[in-house]
Amino acid sequence: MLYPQSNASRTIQDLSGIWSFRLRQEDAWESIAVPASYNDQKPDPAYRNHAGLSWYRTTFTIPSLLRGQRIFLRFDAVTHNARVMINGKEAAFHRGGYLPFEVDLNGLAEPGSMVCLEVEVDNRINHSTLPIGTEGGTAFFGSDNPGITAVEAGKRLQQEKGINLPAFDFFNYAGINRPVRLCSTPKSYIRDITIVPHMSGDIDYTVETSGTGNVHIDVLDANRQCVAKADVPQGTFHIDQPHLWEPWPGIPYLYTARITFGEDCFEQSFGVREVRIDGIHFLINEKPFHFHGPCKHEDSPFHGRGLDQCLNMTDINLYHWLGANCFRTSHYPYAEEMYALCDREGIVIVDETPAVGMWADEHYGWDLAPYHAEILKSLIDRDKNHPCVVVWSLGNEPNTDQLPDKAYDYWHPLYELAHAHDPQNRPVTLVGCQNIYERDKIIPDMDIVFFNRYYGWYNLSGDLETAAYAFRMELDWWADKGKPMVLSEYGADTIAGLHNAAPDMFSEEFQVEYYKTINACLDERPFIAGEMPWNFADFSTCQGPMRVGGNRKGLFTRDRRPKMAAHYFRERWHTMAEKER
Ligand code: GCB
Repeated sequence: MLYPQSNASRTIQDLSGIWSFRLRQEDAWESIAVPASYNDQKPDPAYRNHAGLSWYRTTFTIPSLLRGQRIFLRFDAVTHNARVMINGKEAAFHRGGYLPFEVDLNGLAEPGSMVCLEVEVDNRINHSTLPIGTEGGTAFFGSDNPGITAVEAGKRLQQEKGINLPAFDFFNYAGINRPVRLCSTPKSYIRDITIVPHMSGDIDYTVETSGTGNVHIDVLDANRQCVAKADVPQGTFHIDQPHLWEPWPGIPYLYTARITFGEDCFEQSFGVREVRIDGIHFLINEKPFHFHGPCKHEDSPFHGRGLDQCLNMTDINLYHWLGANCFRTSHYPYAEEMYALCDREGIVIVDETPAVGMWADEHYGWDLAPYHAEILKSLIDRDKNHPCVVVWSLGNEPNTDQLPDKAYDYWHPLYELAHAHDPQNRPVTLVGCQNIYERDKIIPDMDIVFFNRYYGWYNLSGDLETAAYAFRMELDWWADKGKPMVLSEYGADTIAGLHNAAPDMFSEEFQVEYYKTINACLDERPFIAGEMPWNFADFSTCQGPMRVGGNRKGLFTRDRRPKMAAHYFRERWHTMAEKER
């Protein structure tokens, strides 16, 4: 699905602003900002902890000058399910909270008329959604205390009350989290574009269209000089001595394919870069690439998970400040604006589906696979042309060691699907949790092994010497597997401002010592292709005995102030980048 564009043939009317909102149908309408999560917009636990339906409403007028055009609404993300009503009539239902969808307005509303737009949002999560949630009071880090009569009765009551908690460690921010736009194109239009670049300068492409017209393509360099042309909907054009798209600290050079089809036109940017794996090396443009950058969340005060371009810019500038070159979109697809920014800024992305919270053995009986496959395909369709995206992640930390054969049978077809569906055939991974790695069949089978480990934090807590001993023992086991490996999460909760000369857990000194200890183990191993600390910044989670005002493993606080560990990584990663230059 193409990203909305305003140009000589297409228009956009951004519907962002203050809409009307209510949590229950019998309530009076209140005011709400769109796009943003609703949860933190009012100091009211009913907003914060709401589980169920909620309703948004706004009105807009379709300009008369759009008569004769194809007119549609484009929702970038409504979390998690959306039912869209146009003038009181149901026009669309969309399942899944982090990917875009369009609602065709032709036949439903006339240019020149005012439209009443209502969106019914469902934020409930359970065993049939991605991410996974639980009905009742058992959260990610909650304790079950099974067998205690009174606790069991309490849990039953919570179930009756409809308490709905995440099976994952981030707050279930909900609502219209990304922009809603009224868009138009000519009736005959460009439906999709696929670009597959090669370092040789040969660029394979396909333009999909609807209606009648001829396709013409001009390929522009960064100075908007034409460097190639094509006149058929599918084929190969050639750029002589192309500038490559290189990750930071290289130059992320971007070209633009300016496509016309009848009256329609669209500009698609792309980078010339290749990605492949060779033994223990992950290669970008045939050069070994070392992933170093913290994982992220879409999370901030006020906006929750809502799009905030200023925050995204600030974060990417902090990545540059750190000398970081990548992040993973833990644990769901991010807003499209972030990928466009990373294309420009040379920050590499590991792009993840919202498959998180798949802990339970029973998971493999829940038949999520068809829906998961659909989401994976939509993710690839959305992000396939971004040079910054170099790996697909099928999901985060599922149960893969308890029922290794079932896990293999669930995940392997998704792995194959990602390869078959991606025109650029990027490497695929599944992020593994700390588990009985000797039993695991699927994680070691991925193109590149992403493994999350918390030696010294969740286990062997605070004893860094023993943590290093144990981690080295595990690394010895992986050493002959012949695959590149990325430590895709490791970290320690740290309260900014808590200091201790003898580093103990939760202090800033401990966080630094923890990273120094684990990094020393990584530095000895040639098959380690990267380190991705957990997390870039502190972030909000649901309440629980393990979380003091959220997850505190950030290198930065939630308002983006560096902890000591941020300074430590800044030194380490700039030194690495100097060597790589
Ligand atoms: C993990 C999860 C991540 C959590 C993190 C933690 O393994 O992948 O979502 O936030 O650990 O801090 O516990």
